Order: sequence, then C-alpha cells, then structure tokens
Amino acid sequence: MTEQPAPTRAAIIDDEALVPAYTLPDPLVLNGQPITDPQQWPPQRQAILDLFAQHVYGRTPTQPIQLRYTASAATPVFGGSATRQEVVVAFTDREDGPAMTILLYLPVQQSPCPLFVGLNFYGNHTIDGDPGITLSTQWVPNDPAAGMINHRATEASRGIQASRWPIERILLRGYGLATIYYGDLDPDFDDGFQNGVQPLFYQEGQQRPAPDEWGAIGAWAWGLSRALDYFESNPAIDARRVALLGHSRLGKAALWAGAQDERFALVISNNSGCGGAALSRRCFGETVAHINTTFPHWFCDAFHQYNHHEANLPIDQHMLLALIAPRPVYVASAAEDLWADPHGEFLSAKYASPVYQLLGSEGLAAQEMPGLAHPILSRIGYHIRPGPHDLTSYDWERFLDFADRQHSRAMH
Ligand code: GTR
Repeated sequence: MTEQPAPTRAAIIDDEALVPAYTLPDPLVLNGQPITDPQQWPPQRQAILDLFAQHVYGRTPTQPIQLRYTASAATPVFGGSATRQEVVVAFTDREDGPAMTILLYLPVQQSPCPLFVGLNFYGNHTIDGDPGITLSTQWVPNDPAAGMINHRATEASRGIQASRWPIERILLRGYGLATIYYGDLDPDFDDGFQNGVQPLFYQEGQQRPAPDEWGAIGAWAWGLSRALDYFESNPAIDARRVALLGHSRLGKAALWAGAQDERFALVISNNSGCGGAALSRRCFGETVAHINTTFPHWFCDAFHQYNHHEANLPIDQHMLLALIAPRPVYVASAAEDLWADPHGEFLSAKYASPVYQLLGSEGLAAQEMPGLAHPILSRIGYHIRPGPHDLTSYDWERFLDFADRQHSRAMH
C-alpha cells in the first residue's frame, strides 16, 4: 500500500479556528431511524463494534486459546502491607511460544480487591526499581540513556518509568495493580506481523493479517482480555471491579479492549489522542494520515484509506466511548499535549453522553470544557491538567477518586 508522506509536525492544526467544519455520525441512529428505546441499543452497539473492527482496529480473532498460568511465589513488599507476584500467561504449549508476564501487586488487607490493570511501555521492571522484578528479555526500543541497548533491556533501565506508577499509593487506597509489557503481545515495530501473537491465529499459508484483521493495537487489547481471564481465576481479585487504564498508544488499546470486552468494569484513557479518545474529523494535532504513516502496524490496513479522508469514516471516536456505556469511562487530557487534541478528547466524551443517557445513566456532567485541574467525576469522567503528555500522580489520584465513586455506585 503506498502512503502519502505524513505532513511534518509543523504543518499540524493547533489552532481551534483552523479546525475544518465536520459532521459527526450519530451513535443513536440506526438505518436512518433514531433510537429511542434502550432495548434497541445492543444490536446498535454490535453494529458500531463491527464498524470499528472493519475500518479502524481490525477484527480480533475469537478462537478461544488455552492459557497456561505459572505464578511465582507472592513476595511481601511495602513493609508487608502488600504482595508482589509475577504470573506468566503462556498462549501455547510450547516453552518458546508467545507469553505475557503479569506483574501483580495485591494489598494484604483487602481480599478480594478491586484492581487497576494497564500495559506498560518498556518492561515490567521499569515501573519500579525493585530488583526482584524480572528484567524483560523482549524487544524494546533503543534508548541507551534509559538503559535499552541493542533492543534489549539492561539493569540500568530498572525503574525508569516509576513516576508513572505510584504503586504504594494505589495499594494504600485499597486497590491491586497489574501491569504487562505491551511488547510481550506484539513488539512495537513494523515487522510484518511475524512476532507477537498474530501468527498464532494465521490460517494455513497466511503471512499477515487481512486488511480488516487486527493490527498491533488489536493484539495489545486482546492481551488485556487474557489478563482479565487470569484475574477471574484468582480469588484474591474481584474481577467484577477491574479498572483498565492506558496512557497514549496504550490508552488507545485500553479503549479498544474496554469497548470489546464488557467484563471490564471501568475504562480510563490518559492522553490517548488520535485513534483513541480524540475525534478524527477535527484533524487537530495528530491526524489519521500522520498516525498511519508513522505507525503503519497499529491499526488495520483498511484504516489507511481514511488518510486525509476522515469524513468517509462510518464512525468517529465518540462512538468508541459510547461502546463502553453504561460502564464508567474517564478521559484525561494534558494542556500542553496539543498533538493529542485535548478539546477533541473532551468533545468525544460529550458526544458519547446521549448513549449513556438512553441507558438511564448520566453521561458527562459538563457542556463546556472545564478549567485546568477541575475534574468532572460523572459517569463519563474528564479532566485536563496543566503540563505535557505524561501519566502523572495528579492523573492517578483522579482515577482513584473516580474508581472509588463509580465502583461504590455500582454496588448499591
Ligand atoms: C506518538 C503518537 C501518539 C501517541 C504517542 C505515545 O508518537 O503519535 O499517537 O500514541 O506516540 O504513545 O506516546
């Protein structure tokens, strides 16, 4: 497939006045008729899900797969208030077959506990300096300054992402935390889908996914559902109260996983931007053409036909949030992260609201974008904080507040 060169970042729209006029598809219109009855939603939901699979992320294989769990001993951490464990989830019978390692922290006082789960960018050992965490042996991007050399992690990379994972704080608030290196599922480079989990599902003679089959984001999302399969088997985890969180590209994966798998109780997108929470039709910041050119392996091949043709998409990203309804969803933006289009992320949350309301739940309790650090904790939550593209302790505190509130509502 030939691609047009991506416009440089200098050419992006970063001024609200330059956003082109656009019309969004309405999630509550089915075959030209408005949906007014909640009973009409499940088939509409399925139709929208199919459109996202066919045109954006690619279809996820549905063949069940035998999972093999191998758990390490639970080690006491944080003065004995919690345990740390590693659970290897193998996707085949082969010892060298693809597998993912879940790093799991559980509070001792709370069992079964609600849990946060999220993929991480550089390996489980990067979320904390604890030398007891196994160093990832998977492909990682090269970054010698961060201890990643010849595409492998070194000891120097331990804890480099610790600021994004306030583990002790999450445990103190009564939640468990699980994380997985996303490269365990599909290494993040354009390898023609020879590594990762895709080949497990190829038909005889198939070399790569078909144009409407999953890309890397689809594989990352699939892995999150397999983690949830494991959580359901662990009596120390309340698998009905699992909050799924992701930052940036991993926020896109979290939204797609939460849209497909209704077992996730709550979904959080942090700075997920284009192909995540941001509306594609606004063309503000990163566009469909940018993302498909820079990361041709993230979405399905069919998505590339929408480069510079966003208006032809049968959906837009507010409908991805609507697929999560009536479960709580939180969208977080950062003021300096114009590449991810904060306003477009807010508008998605707003335009998903009518679906929540149809289902008898409040949507987003705001018509206009709130000020900086003025979180909205309605059923659709939203905040924009000062600062750049990142996952910070401010973000985590709001997500914990949101989970406290939404989980307790769900239980009453
Ligand atoms: C950027 C990409 C964004 C976002 C980000 C990240 O380069 O353009 O869509 O995914 O990477 O994941 O950090």
